[in-house]
Amino acid sequence: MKNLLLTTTCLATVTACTTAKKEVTPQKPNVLIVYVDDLGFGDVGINGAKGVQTPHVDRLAKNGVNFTDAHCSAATCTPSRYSLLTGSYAFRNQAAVLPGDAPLIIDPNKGTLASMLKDAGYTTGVIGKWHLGLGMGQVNWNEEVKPGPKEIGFDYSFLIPATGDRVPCVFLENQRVVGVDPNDPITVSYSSRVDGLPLGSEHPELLKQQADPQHSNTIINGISRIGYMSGGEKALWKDEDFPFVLTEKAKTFMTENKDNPFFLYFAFHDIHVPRVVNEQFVGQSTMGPRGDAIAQMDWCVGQLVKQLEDLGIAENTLIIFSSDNGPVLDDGYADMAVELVGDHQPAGPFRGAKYSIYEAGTRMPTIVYWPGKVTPKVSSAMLTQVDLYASLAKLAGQEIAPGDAPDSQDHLDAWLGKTETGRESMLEEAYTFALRKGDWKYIKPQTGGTPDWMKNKQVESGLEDVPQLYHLKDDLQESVNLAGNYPELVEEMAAELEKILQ
Ligand code: NG6
Ligand code: CA
Repeated sequence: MKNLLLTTTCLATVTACTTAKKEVTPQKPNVLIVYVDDLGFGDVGINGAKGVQTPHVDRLAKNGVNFTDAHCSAATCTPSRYSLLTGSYAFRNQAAVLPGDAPLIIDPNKGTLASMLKDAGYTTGVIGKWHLGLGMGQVNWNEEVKPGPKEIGFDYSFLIPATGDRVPCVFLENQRVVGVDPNDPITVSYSSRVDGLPLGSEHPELLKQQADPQHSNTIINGISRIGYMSGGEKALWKDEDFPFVLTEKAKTFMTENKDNPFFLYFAFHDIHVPRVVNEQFVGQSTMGPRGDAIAQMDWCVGQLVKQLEDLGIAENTLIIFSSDNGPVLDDGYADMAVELVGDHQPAGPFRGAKYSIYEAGTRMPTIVYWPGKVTPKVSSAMLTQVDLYASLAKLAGQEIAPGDAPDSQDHLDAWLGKTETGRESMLEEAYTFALRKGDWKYIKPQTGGTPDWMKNKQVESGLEDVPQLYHLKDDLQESVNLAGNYPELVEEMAAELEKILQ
C-alpha cells in the first residue's frame, strides 16, 4: 500500500519523486577502532621501523591519514582506555593500571563512546583486552560478571579481562567465562596464594620465559603471571591462540552486522607482555618476540581489513588505528627485547617510553583509513584520543548528553584529514602531567625523581623536581629545558594546567 502511494505521488510530480529519493538517508558508516597495546610510534614501517615489516598497517597509512602528533591520553593502558571510552581525562577518576580483579571504573550512568553510538543506532562490540575492571569487587568468575561492557553500552563483548600478564587467564564472552565448569570453579586472588597451579617463583624450570618477581605468581601455559589463580582448567587460554581467536570473533561480529551500522572496538593483546606469539610468526622479525608480536599484530590488521573488503563494506567503514601508550622493551619477562632491538627505534624520533611524560609516552602511531572518503596524507594536527567521543558523535549525528565526555572536543575534520588544525592545548598524563600548547610543552614538577622500578626498565620518566619547558619544533627530543628562559610562559602554562586539574 505504501509503495503504491509513493508511485502515485511520483507520477503526479517529478519534484516530489526527487525529494522522496533524497530523504533516503545512507547507512551511517561503521566505526572500527583498532587499538594496539604498547605499540610505539616507530614500531610500524611507515614511521621508520627497522626490525620488522608491517605491510598491512603501512597500506592503511599510505591510503589514509598518517598522524605525527596524535596522542593517547596517558602513558599507561587503563587511563588511556578510560579516556578513549569516556571522553574524560583519566585523572578525573584517578584511573591507574588496574589489577585483574578490580571493579569496573566506568560509571554505567554516564555516556560512553559505545552507549553514545548505540543511541545513534549502532550495534556495538568490544573484542580483546579490557583492563577497565569488571563487576563491583569480589567478582565470582563462575557466574555472569557485571557490571561490565554491556552496562556501559556494548551489545557484544569478548574479553581478555585485564592484561595477558594478569590472572584470570580466561576469555569472557558476554561477561561469562568461556568454558566455565561448575565442577572446577575458578578462584582468583591478588593478595594471597591459592592452592592448585604452581608458581613461577618456585618453579622457574616450568617457564617458557623467565620473569621478574612481580610476574612470578601462578603459571598458566608456561608463563608466570601477576596474581594467583586456580581452577577453570578447560577455560584457560593459550597465549599463542590470541591472534586467531580474536580475529575470528571480529570477523563474525562484522559479518553478523554487515547490514547495519556497527562500532567495533578491537583491542589487541599484542604487543604487551608476555610476548608469546603463534609459531606462524616466530622469526618474522629480527627482534625476537617483541618484533614477532608486531608482525603478528600486522597480520591481524590485514585480516580485519580483508574481512571488511570481502563483505563489501570497506568503503562504509572508518578505521582508526592507534595504541594505548608508548613502547617498552623490558616489561617483566626475559624475551630478549632489549638485546635484539638493534637499530630499531620503538619510539621513533621521540624521547621516553611507556610510563614516561616525555612525548614517546603518549605520541602514538595513529592512522585514519576510510577508502574513498579520506584523502591520503600525513597530518601534523595535534590530537588526543579523548576527542574521539565528540568527533565520532559528530560523525554519527549524535548529541552529547550534558555532563558526558567533559574533556572531549569535536575535531572530526582533523581526524578525517580535512584540516591540520587540531587542538590548541592538550593534557598529557603519566606519573606527572604535561600541557601542550602548540609547539610548547610544559611538564609539571614532581618530587622524588624516577622510581626504581622505572629505572630498572630503563625508562626515562621525565619526572623532575623542577618545571620543564620544551619547544618541540626546535627540540623534538625534549633535551633543552627552556623553563629558566621563559618564566612567564612557564607561569602561564602551569596555571592553565592547574585549572584543568582542579
Ligand atoms: C605493570 C606491570 C607491567 C604491565 C603494566 C601494565 C609490573 C612490574 N609491571 O604493573 O608488566 O603489565 O603494569 O601495562 O608489574 S599496561 O599496558 O596495561 O598499562
Ligand atoms: Ca598498554
